[in-house]
Amino acid sequence: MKAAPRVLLMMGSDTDLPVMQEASDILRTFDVPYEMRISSAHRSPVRTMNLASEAAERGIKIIIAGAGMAAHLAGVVASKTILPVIGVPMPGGALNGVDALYATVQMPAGIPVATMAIGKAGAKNAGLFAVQILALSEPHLAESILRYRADMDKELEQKDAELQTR
Ligand code: RP5
Repeated sequence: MKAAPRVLLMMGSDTDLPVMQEASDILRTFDVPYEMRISSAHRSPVRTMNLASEAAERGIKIIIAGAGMAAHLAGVVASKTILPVIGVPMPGGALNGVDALYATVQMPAGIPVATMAIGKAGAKNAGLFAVQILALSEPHLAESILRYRADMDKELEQKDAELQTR
């Protein structure tokens, strides 16, 4: 049987998928069950609000929302749930993600969205941030995060050692 999703990954368009897959790759690496949905704050507002307001009762603990351009997705989702919402501004459009960054990060006081960097780095960090939140109450995830960081450290050390031989 498929495990119930703990993280809901939402994106405004299927064109966001290549970026948002960075987040799902991280969740798979840490064995955190997730659900991925395409739903737009502008094009499918009712479905978006329903997904957000029903998430907690389905056992979801964190929502990651990626959107580009006017990028209201994370804010709208955050307005319909008290689960932590992590926003990822998508690159592209005439302003290449700066528009989405401002729209996502500039939430009015009262409804927070934890905003990551534009694009793939932001999506990857959104996945890691979600795992870190879950790790607060799941020690095995805390151990996995520490191992992940130790591996990153080792990898850089190896790259540095290689550089010294050139
Ligand atoms: C946003 O508009 C989506 O999140 C996407 O990043 C952007 C453009 O969407 P498409 O026109 O590519 O579907 O809602």
